[in-house]
Amino acid sequence: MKLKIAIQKQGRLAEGSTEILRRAGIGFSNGPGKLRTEAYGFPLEIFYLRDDDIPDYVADGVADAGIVGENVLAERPRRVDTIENLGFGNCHMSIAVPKNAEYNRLSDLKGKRIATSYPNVLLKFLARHEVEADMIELSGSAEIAPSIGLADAVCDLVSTGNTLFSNGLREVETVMDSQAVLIACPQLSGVQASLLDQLVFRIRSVMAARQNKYILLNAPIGSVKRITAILPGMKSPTVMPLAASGWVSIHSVISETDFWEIVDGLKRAGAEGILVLSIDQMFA
Ligand code: PRT
Ligand code: ZN
Repeated sequence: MKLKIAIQKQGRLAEGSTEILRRAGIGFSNGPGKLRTEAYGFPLEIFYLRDDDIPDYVADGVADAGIVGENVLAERPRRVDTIENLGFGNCHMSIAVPKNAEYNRLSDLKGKRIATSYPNVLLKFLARHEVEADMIELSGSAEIAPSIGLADAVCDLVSTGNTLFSNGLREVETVMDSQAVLIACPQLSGVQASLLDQLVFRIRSVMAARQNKYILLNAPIGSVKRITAILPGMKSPTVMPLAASGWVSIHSVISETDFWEIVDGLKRAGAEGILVLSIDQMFA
């Protein structure tokens, strides 16, 4: 019995999806043109699909699980369970207007034409804010609509902002944030559900590892108190004697987000020879 997972074949989520599976210890080949593959290192079968189709496959139980952008689910909700945020494919959906257009508040969009490939998300957003606007539904490249006179504004996904900028547009409202999520069919058999639990356990350990760093440093014994107060550690930092008397080596795990702040604090507290290493897996 294998767990079947659907991931994007090509596009912005393809690499992140294969990478998270590989880091979870799952091996597979994904040559071009491959539509499905059997993995090794875990009883998993992988389907390569278009992102828009993944929620349907999972809702219908053709795939047990899938990796897809939250924006796809928001646009067309399906009966699937969202199991885990995966921390890649991050973007946000924004409304943007020509850079010189006057815009102060959402009500300025009243009666305006907004081009988008996300009509349902946009409609809900406008309804929630009681703004009536005309929606122009496009299947892609909404960004050019204002410059060709088709629309007054756009609502699209943004990651770096380069596309909006190069089309002379500026963001004025954030409609939603999005990232890749792991979804699952709500009616899994006992075996499938237990395989999914094992996969989720592995994925969580990969994600915890990504968010943390392993830090090692040397310090004079007199600085240990100050240094351990800065270092949280999973329980508490490890302190080991060095061959040189009066010195210790201190090891700990720190979060990637406050990494620079911690390193600065450690230096001020007398730490030397600081090493920071990536962690492959982390089991809390
Ligand atoms: O072929 P398939 O249907 O599978 O792929 P697709 O072309 O529909 O999707 P793809 O690969 O473009 O995006 C897949 C998913 O990646 C989306 O559903 C989002 O969840 C996520 N994602 C993250 C993005 C972006 N960032 C993103 N920037 N999807 C699209 N974009 C587009 C955006 O629409 C705009 O055209 O990139 C442009 C803006 O990018 P910046 O960097 O210039 O701001
Ligand atoms: Zn698509």
